[in-house]
Amino acid sequence: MRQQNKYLCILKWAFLSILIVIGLPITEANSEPKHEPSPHPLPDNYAAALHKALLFFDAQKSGKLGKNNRIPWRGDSGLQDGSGLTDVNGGLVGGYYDAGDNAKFHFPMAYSVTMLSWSVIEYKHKYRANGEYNHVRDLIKWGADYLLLTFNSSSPKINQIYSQVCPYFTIILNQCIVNNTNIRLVGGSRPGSTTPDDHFCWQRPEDMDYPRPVQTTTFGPDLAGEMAAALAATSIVFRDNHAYSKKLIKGAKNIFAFARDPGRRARYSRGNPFIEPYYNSTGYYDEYIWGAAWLFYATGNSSYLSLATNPGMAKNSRAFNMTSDLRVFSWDNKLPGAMLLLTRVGLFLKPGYPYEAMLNMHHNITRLTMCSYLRSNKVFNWTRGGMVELNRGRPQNLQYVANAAFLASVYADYLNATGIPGWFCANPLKTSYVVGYGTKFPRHVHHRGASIPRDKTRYSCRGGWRWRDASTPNPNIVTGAMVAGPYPADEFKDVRTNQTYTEPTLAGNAGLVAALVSLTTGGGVGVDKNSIFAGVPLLYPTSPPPPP
Ligand SMILES: *[C@@H]1O[C@H](CO)[C@@H](O)[C@H](O)[C@H]1NC(C)=O
Ligand SMILES: *[C@@H]1O[C@H](CO)[C@@H](O)[C@H](O)[C@H]1NC(C)=O
Ligand SMILES: *[C@@H]1O[C@H](CO)[C@@H](O)[C@H](O)[C@H]1NC(C)=O
Ligand SMILES: *[C@@H]1O[C@H](CO)[C@@H](O)[C@H](O)[C@H]1NC(C)=O
Ligand SMILES: *[C@@H]1O[C@H](CO)[C@@H](O)[C@H](O)[C@H]1NC(C)=O
Ligand SMILES: *[C@@H]1O[C@H](CO)[C@@H](O)[C@H](O)[C@H]1NC(C)=O
Ligand SMILES: *[C@@H]1O[C@H](CO)[C@@H](O)[C@H](O)[C@H]1NC(C)=O
Ligand SMILES: *[C@@H]1O[C@H](CO)[C@@H](O)[C@H](O)[C@H]1NC(C)=O
Ligand SMILES: CC(=O)N[C@H]1CO[C@H](CO)[C@@H](O)[C@@H]1O
Repeated sequence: MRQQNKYLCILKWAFLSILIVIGLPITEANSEPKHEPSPHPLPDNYAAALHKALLFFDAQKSGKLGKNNRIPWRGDSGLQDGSGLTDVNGGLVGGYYDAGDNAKFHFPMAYSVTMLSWSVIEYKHKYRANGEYNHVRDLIKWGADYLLLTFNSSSPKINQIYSQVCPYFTIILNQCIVNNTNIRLVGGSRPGSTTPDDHFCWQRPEDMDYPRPVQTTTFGPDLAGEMAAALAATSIVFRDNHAYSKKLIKGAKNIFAFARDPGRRARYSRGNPFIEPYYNSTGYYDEYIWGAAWLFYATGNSSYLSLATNPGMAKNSRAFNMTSDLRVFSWDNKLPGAMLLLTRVGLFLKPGYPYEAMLNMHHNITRLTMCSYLRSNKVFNWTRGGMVELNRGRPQNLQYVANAAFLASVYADYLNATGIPGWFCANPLKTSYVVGYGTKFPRHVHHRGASIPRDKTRYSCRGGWRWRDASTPNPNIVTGAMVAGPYPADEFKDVRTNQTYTEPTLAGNAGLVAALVSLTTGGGVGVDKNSIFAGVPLLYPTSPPPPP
């Protein structure tokens, strides 16, 4: 009984956080055009918000959009990305812009693809019932196809990865020649630079005319491990497309071998002034466990499970000796998500020796992680308005809240607690933080594409500043974008010039989508128990892999 209460609390908590994110009360008609037939009318507000949160990914698309473009103010862009690279056929065209900027950061992009895939694997029935199944699969494929461009996915011996396109500060150094297509950077930084670049300029992606340098890395188990997770998870989503799924698995295995190469064990962002300030990775053992867990689900090869449950992995990732920071699931820290995935293996497959003891440990720690999200346990601070501060009291907190809501919701589904709806709790500003959702939402989102009108004028690098600095609302509604969110005192200002309130991110929306689909009741309650195991027929004990 005590146990059950705990699960109910967790479920309530998940409801609570998500209500804060999307705001209540919400009375809104769904006015977006439907792109696939919805078998049932949208059954709840989570579904209405889900529909919008997915559209944010459409707004972030880079490359040639084709006929499928759902965003009237977006067009083709970034068609020259990677065009100077001789080893990538057709360049690095495609993928997603990261946030309010026009950069493509492959680390959080891969994480976003993994999250969207995870949510589809668990909740396919809900996506179907909400008429979003084909849409979310298209979005996942858009990301996965791009990730496949960033390394030689057919080679078992990968020696480099393109790790991002267009960091903020361009530089001119020694042998590095800047022209208007692409450059390879050799290092250095010039914060505060006035060189036209993605940071200095405020332009629609369609009008960018500054250099978009490509970063390359020859190390980085974190980046490679996340890419392996993304491709492996996507292969499960596309199991019905045998050729594509096989291609994804091959890529995932090959990039994971790169991640495991003892000669390449350094954080991908290490010492890189174009990455560290933005998407610094603080470690890679979490990605080892996460990548191995996804590869296990994708391939059914138990050597990946042996690796994921290897005691050395647990030790190096500090899985069983966590700080509160390590309990916060994010684009940087996969540990809580990875441990929940392993918990799923233990709960549903009960594989016995030699996995059982470690899987139980993962479950025990996962339980503690879930408890840490409860207000009464006082592990994290909470705002007076009722939001858990998972970002150590720093701003831009919402994405961590959405992620935790997803984990709690999936865990509750795993345990199949009896579903009692959570407390109602209004957020103090009574605003929705998801653009276009509800009647009150941010109108000055920090986003280049949304803030500049599509008026047949090409605003130059500095020409865009007048739109950045204008006090008028954005001409384009970047529907579904979840902004960075309120400060710990629940203070929020709808101003474009302060991205710590109003900038949305790809990774943030990925967690939001996942949380929303888990909470909607359209298509029935609970996870899809079996799909994830379709590639995992039996578990044979193997000899343990070499120590990590
Ligand atoms: C820009 O640089 C790339 C790579 O060095 C080169 O292939 C290309 O020809 C250059 N373009 C111009 C316009 O100079
Ligand atoms: C990719 O790897 C394959 C197999 O090792 C190799 O044949 C091919 O030349 C590589 N492609 C590039 C562009 O390096
Ligand atoms: C990036 O993470 C590493 C490892 O945690 C840390 O030592 C470094 O200071 C971080 N860099 C920045 C710019 O935060
Ligand atoms: C499982 O994966 C390991 C490590 O990649 C590999 O050595 C082994 O051949 C694979 N086993 C099967 C049955 O594919
Ligand atoms: C747990 O972590 C703390 C600090 O992170 C460290 O001082 C302690 O020795 C660790 N304990 C174990 C058993 O590893
Ligand atoms: C997990 O927790 C349960 C209940 O507290 C306990 O009985 C069990 O020994 C723990 N298992 C491991 C492997 O720590
Ligand atoms: C909670 O807030 C206090 C006071 O601001 C701060 O010292 C502490 O580090 C915070 N704890 C967490 C887990 O963020
Ligand atoms: C954004 O708002 C916060 C909180 O009011 C403030 O501390 C910060 O300086 C602002 N940043 C900018 C760029 O205006
Ligand atoms: C909330 C929830 O998911 N409840 C389910 C628990 O499992 C039973 C039996 O499978 C279902 O009938 C409930 O709907």
